[in-house]
Amino acid sequence: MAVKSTKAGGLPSIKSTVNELIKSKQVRQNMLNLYKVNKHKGFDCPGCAWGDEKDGTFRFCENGAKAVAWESTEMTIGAEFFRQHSVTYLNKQSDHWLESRGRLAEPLRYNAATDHYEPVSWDDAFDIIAAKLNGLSSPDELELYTSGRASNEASFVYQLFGRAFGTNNFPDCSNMCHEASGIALNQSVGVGKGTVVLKDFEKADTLFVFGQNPGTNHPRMLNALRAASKRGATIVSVNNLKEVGLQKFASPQKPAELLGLETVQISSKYVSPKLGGDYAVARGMAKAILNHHKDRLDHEFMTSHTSGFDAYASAVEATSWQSIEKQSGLSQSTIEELAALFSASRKTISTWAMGITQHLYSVDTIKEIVSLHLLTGALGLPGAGLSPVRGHSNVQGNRTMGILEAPKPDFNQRMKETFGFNPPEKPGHRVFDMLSALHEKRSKVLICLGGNLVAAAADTPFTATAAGNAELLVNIATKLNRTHVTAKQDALLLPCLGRTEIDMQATGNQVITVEDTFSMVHGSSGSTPPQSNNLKSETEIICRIAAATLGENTPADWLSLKDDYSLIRDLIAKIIPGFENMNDKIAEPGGFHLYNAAANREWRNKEGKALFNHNALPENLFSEGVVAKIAASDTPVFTMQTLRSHDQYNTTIYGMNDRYRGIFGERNIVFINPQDLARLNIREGSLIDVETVWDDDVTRKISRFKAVSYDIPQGNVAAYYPEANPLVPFNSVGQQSATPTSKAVPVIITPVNVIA
Ligand SMILES: Nc1nc2c(c(=O)[nH]1)N[C@H]1C(S)=C(S)[C@@H](COP(=O)(O)OP(=O)(O)OC[C@H]3O[C@@H](n4cnc5c(=O)[nH]c(N)nc54)[C@H](O)[C@@H]3O)O[C@H]1N2
Ligand SMILES: Nc1nc2c(c(=O)[nH]1)N[C@H]1C(S)=C(S)[C@@H](COP(=O)(O)OP(=O)(O)OC[C@H]3O[C@@H](n4cnc5c(=O)[nH]c(N)nc54)[C@H](O)[C@@H]3O)O[C@H]1N2
Ligand SMILES: [Mo]
Repeated sequence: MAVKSTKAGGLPSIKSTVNELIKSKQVRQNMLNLYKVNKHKGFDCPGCAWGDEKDGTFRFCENGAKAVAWESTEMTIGAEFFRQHSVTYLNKQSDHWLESRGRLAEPLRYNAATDHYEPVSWDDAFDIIAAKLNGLSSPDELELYTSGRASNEASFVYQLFGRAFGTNNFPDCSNMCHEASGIALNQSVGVGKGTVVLKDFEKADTLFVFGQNPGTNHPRMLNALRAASKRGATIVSVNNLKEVGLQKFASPQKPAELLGLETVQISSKYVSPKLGGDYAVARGMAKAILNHHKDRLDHEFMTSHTSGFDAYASAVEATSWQSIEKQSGLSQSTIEELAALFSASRKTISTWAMGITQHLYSVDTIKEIVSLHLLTGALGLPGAGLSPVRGHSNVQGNRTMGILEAPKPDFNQRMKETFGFNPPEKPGHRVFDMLSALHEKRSKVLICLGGNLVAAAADTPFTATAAGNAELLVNIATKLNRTHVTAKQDALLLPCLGRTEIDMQATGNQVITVEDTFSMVHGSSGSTPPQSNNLKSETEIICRIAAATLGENTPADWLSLKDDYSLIRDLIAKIIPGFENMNDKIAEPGGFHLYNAAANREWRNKEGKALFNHNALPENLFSEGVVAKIAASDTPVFTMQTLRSHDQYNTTIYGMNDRYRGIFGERNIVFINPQDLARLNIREGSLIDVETVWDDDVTRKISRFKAVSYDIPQGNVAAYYPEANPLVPFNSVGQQSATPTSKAVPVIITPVNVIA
């Protein structure tokens, strides 16, 4: 069995931080950088979207330090590197190898005849894009992808450019991430964002952490959980795996804990449902509350603020304990215990992340979690509410700025009044629709504002074909990745500044802004000199693309906007509610908080009420066709989740270790329950092939992965993202959300015949 760590944080996290600084070859500068992370007048950590007070203390974590050091490296690649290596060669290298070459240092254009990226001037690059876009037969042949690191300013000019050009095709990484949270929360409470702020974690009596691994992915959240635990709050973890960071934590900021003399127990209750079993868990909790804790129902809240209780109560009543136990893998008594803890206080917060959002029934699952809060009135009170913990550091801000495929009519109206053009009203593409359109060659040009679409999206070969079909593929990026080397036709690779770097424009050093998971908007400005003098900011690149493409027919003076981002903020103030006087408000330490209606018990959905989820619990967690295939399989079918190691940031692989889970030096592994290994007659450590069971004729397979015995529910297995992405069928997506079901893929496992 893989030998897991006993606690998260502590000395090893400091050691790992120091190692990353040394590897970056910029130790001194990066020490200074770390001091400035998440401070007023410093820069926002390019890691996760967790929010912090902007006071004087150190505000970074081991994985934030990795993100900073990874971006702020002295190593660069440019013309000479690409002269040496063809794109075919580069595409054979690992994700880790590609990114660890260093920062992209100059603009490049792919030459399909030589199969090499070659230098191109910035002016030529903008002209090439403009000529191609102006030659399209419809604006909807353009796809504008965004990854969640882009600033509010860059996102705003990006959406303005796209809409002035005439399309709503704004697929973005949140389509693969928290999409289901946005949909479920909008429908049920009228706001697509979390309702709590950091202070609420200081007031809550009970915290439920569903399907999330904060020890690795939101390490600063452990400080909040640690403090909550120390003051006696109850923390309940609901996670398919026993994640170390949710069990014990030693804060590197507390000497006794750093030295290993003390650790803080995080969760007082830890349960491991089957993959996708959380819907059943929440339904069972509701059943238990309605049966045993009627006294804890908040009738006043339900009467004045909610709708649909009767239908919900009937649906809960109609769901049998038998089906709840079968689907969740937890016993009735365990779920009853959870219900007792949940309803013990109204000051309860539920947090969640990808373990909840990347399933077929994610939207309904989140509505079911919301319903628990509606029963007890644990919403819109200090210390109570809903907290989807966002991923990328500004993914929430991107959406706020209008990176949306279907903006609301009032947004369009303001765009029209301010800019004098008619924004497109036809809904555009999400990632799923974009990839279909590119695959079928309906879309012709793909511009990626950051990210690594080819490695991040599902069904890697399908996605790679789609990206390769782009007649022009433009990537605005800091480091080389899979998407860049998937180019088959014309392609541009435009290197941009990172968060840590000084963004000097004609009017001086520019500040950008971001929004964290608690809807706090604040400024960020880098302090490191750019790694090459041929980089441009994302904002400038977009403004220059817009200026070149739109010519005379333009809603904005793009070149002035790029010279002075405060002018962009003046425009944001006119279009986006809550951003009035934005330039003044970001001058305040900590920035400003965006009003959240649901947190104030105002329900801005159609019904004007918070809605209970009255849907029946689904019988199966896969579609009928797939269930039939599973039933017909003559070998056992497992449900696989794909997840992050401790040494990666999405598709950016820092290293091959996953310290907390006891994995060192490898990533091509599959975590399997020891009894399942025995059942399959597979020895721990031996090589296996994993193949998807799906209702089409496509073979989806990963080969020669190592079987690792692990504490995981029987019937479930886990493998790392992005290595396992080829197994996620393209059309295996969440209902309504169209998010790849990256946490539930039916697979069969076969030993590799070594002698063959
Ligand atoms: N260092 C670092 N930080 C990051 C990232 C990173 O890659 N590295 N990525 C960022 C991004 S974009 C995001 S979205 C977040 C992701 O943050 P997480 O959601 O924490 O990321 P995952 O690794 O996908 O972890 C999923 C967790 O859910 C559990 N899980 C999986 N399926 C189920 C299920 O069906 N039920 C339950 N109850 N649990 C389940 C898994 O065991 C695992 O603990 O982190 C952000 N922060
Ligand atoms: N199987 C599976 N697939 C998943 C997931 C999963 O859990 N399982 N998670 C999904 C989730 S939650 C997400 S959010 C997506 C992530 O999808 P993306 O956001 O598309 O991917 P990243 O890996 O975060 O992007 C990394 C690249 O961003 C570029 N980059 C880094 N910093 C900057 C910057 O400051 N500016 C610019 N312009 N570029 C920069 C670098 O070139 C780097 O290679 O993946 C999804 N895919
Ligand atoms: Mo994400």
